[in-house]
Amino acid sequence: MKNIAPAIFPPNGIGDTKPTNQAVLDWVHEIGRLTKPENIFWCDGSERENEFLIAESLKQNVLIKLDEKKVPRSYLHRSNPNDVARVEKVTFICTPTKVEAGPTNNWSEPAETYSKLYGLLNGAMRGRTMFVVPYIMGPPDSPLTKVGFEITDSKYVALSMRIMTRMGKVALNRLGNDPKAEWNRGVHSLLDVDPGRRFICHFPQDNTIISVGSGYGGNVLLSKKCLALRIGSYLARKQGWMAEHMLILGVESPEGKKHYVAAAFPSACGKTNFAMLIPPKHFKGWKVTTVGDDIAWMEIRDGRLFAVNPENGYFGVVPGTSYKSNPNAMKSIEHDTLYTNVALTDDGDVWWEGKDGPPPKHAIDWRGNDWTPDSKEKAAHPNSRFATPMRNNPALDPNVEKGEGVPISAIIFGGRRSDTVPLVYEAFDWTHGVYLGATMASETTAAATGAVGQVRRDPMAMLPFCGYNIGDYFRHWIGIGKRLTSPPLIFNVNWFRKGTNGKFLWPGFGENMRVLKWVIDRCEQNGGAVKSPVGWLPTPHDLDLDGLDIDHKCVADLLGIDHEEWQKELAAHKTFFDSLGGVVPEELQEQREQLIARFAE
Ligand code: OXD
Ligand code: MN
Repeated sequence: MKNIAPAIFPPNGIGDTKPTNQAVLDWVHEIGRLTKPENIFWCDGSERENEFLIAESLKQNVLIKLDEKKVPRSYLHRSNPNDVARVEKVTFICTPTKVEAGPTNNWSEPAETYSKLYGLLNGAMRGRTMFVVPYIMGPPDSPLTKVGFEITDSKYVALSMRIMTRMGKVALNRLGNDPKAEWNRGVHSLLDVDPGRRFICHFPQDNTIISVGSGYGGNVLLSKKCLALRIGSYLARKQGWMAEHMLILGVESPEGKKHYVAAAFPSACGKTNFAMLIPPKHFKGWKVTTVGDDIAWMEIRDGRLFAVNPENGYFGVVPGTSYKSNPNAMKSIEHDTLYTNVALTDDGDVWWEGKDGPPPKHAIDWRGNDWTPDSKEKAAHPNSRFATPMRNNPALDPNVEKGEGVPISAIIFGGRRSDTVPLVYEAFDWTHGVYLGATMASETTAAATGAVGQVRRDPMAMLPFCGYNIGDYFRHWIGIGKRLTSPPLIFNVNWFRKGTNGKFLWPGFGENMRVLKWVIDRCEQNGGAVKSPVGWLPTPHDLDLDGLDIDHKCVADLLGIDHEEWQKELAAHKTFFDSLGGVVPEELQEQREQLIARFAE
């Protein structure tokens, strides 16, 4: 399959909606002079434009059409096999000083980096079409909403941006004509998709992103990780709000009382599943709705935290998605979906490991090779993805377009930990909650290149996404707490604890409602808990486990605090803080000492 494809030539009325803002025009002109494309295609987000781009992508073998009856209006794209995940080692924060980027980011000097990237971009779009994609992040009338422009030489990127963002005229309207208005400049070129010439560079002080050499979503849909998180977090600190790697969900009781919860989990730890949770039968009348599945932008109003989802679609991990794990995701991806790196069946359907039903007898795998159930290779890449509009989600929250956002009652941190960390516990207060977030860790997944299954500290699930010094980021969190008069309660969860037999102790998925219910009970001040060294812990009694087939021993193990394991954990917190080279705020060091003291009591 083609990633790099030659120029396309739209008929009149398509690809010619030029913005009127002179600053944008000047910038596009400059990038055009540098990259020397065959032509420029100005996207307006219209249906007609979408149809044209899809038709051209099919002709050029950039997309494969799926069977219209099985998966209506849906397509498959295969990325280059060398290009299937985010690459953190070539992701850079280019602040004027290394200290501003901090100990957790790769840093590179802005002037040198511009010069290197401009060298790579010189003539890079020769013979190709340069797409200019205007988009907004956030509901059209939200004070938090940001405007971005992405220049790209990939049709797949232009088509994905239409799903993942509010794209086209809405952005031109929001920007207006003020040449000094704030907007993000994003430049993407596939170059020749060579891992040796792959760089994802952020220039926060210029609100600029340049990404070259990749076609994989997380590296090239510049709205998402690059703008909404890395540049977003930098702007958020400067402007007094928060950009977080969090899902946002609504929980409504049978009596109609509603709370919103934001939750941070590292990549590929089930955020989309949690955001689309369907309560088990026992929770008759309870409803969970999705505001967002990956990113939350939050600001303070009336002493409370309000959140919007800046995105317009879901870019989720496909393998493992099934009617058992996530029925709402399955319904969302049954139509109008752009798949990347899944398998193609002989009857034009898509397939992946973990999909309901038996595997097909024959398929074409994600690399384009023949596949049968006897093949050693996986049919779908472990990080294969769907891009689907949030409108497809049957559980979409009715307030998703509300500009003021939704009030957050609780924040949940979570990771993938086989041991040590209990199913759920609650922080004693905001600063203790910041400590829980700052020390959270998870076993690594396929969402980024590198070894899978190793425990790494991933503060607030932002390790790969915090666009500035992590110490300042912790300080920003502590500072936000000081401005909140009704702060959300903060929790830590772990769905992934294993028993001595190596099996998961907790069933997860929809049953996570039982944990969510305790979280809501605590917000309503009627959930029971006992004080433990790590925080407020539910007793087995405090969790509603009715109708769940789980034995007492499992529940005790799930909620247990093993002092020996925690001594190792405390040492790991220290090692992590020490590794940051003195940037950790005093308040968090004190939290660590208090935690040690509570264990010694
Ligand atoms: C994602 C990620 O794609 O976190 O959401 O990697
Ligand atoms: Mn993510």
